[in-house]
This record gives sequence, C-alpha cells and structure tokens, in this order.
Amino acid sequence: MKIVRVQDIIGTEREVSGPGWTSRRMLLKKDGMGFSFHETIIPAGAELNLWYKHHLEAVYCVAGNGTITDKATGETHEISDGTLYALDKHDQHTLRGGTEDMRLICAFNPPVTGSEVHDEDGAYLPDTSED
Ligand code: 9YT
Repeated sequence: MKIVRVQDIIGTEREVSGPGWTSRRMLLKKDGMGFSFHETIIPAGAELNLWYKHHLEAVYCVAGNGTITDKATGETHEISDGTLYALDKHDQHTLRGGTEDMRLICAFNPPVTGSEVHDEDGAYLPDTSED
C-alpha cells in the first residue's frame, strides 16, 4: 500500500508548473496503478488551451470555479465544486479559471510518466518508454 500526502509533494519534482497551472503528480506511471492521479490548481483568470491527443482524462473539481469550452462544439460549461469533466474523445478544450482558484483532481489513462512536455497543440506526446 502507498500513502501519498500532497504536502509531501509540494516543492519536489512531482510538483510541476506551467503558464496558468500547477500540478502535483500524486501517482505516476512508475507507481504501477495503470493510471496517473494529479491535483491541479488553475489560478483565477487563467486560460489554458489543452488537447490530450494520446490520453483520456477525467477531472473532478473540489474547490473554486471556472469554465471549460469544448472546441469541437463551441459549448462552454461551468465548473465548480462537484463538477466532473471526462475527455472521452481526446477533446480539444479551453480551460479558464474563474473568480477563485480551481482545485482539480485528475486521472489520466494511460498514466502520465512525468517527463512529458506539452507540444504546440497543448498535447502530451505519447509515452514510448519501456514498462
Ligand atoms: C486540468 C488538467 O488537465 N490537469 C492535468 C495535469 C497536468 N497537466 C499535469 O500533471 O501535467
């Protein structure tokens, strides 16, 4: 059994930030669960264009507020405590922070390894490492 506490991740290599996001990688591929599990903070007012071409992602909001726009349909959905979005079609999307920092709990299938970089489309490249 593994016990992971977010306070032990903050300030380590498992806490990663980019423009408009900070993510604490609580479980990565190497943790052997078959998915990765993240706490992501989106600051108020941030705007992120994302497209996980090679991953499925479910995201559950537990605090704060914001919106997600589905770029395929142009539809925008409100996000607040208790809202989950599932990117079941590798959906291209824009995530916007609202009036309060959003705290999101995210799971990725296949798991993120931790060494991905966002490409020019906001995607992560596929994992080509050996298991
Ligand atoms: C909100 C969202 O897509 N979070 C994903 C996790 C983050 N991009 C990471 O850990 O790299």
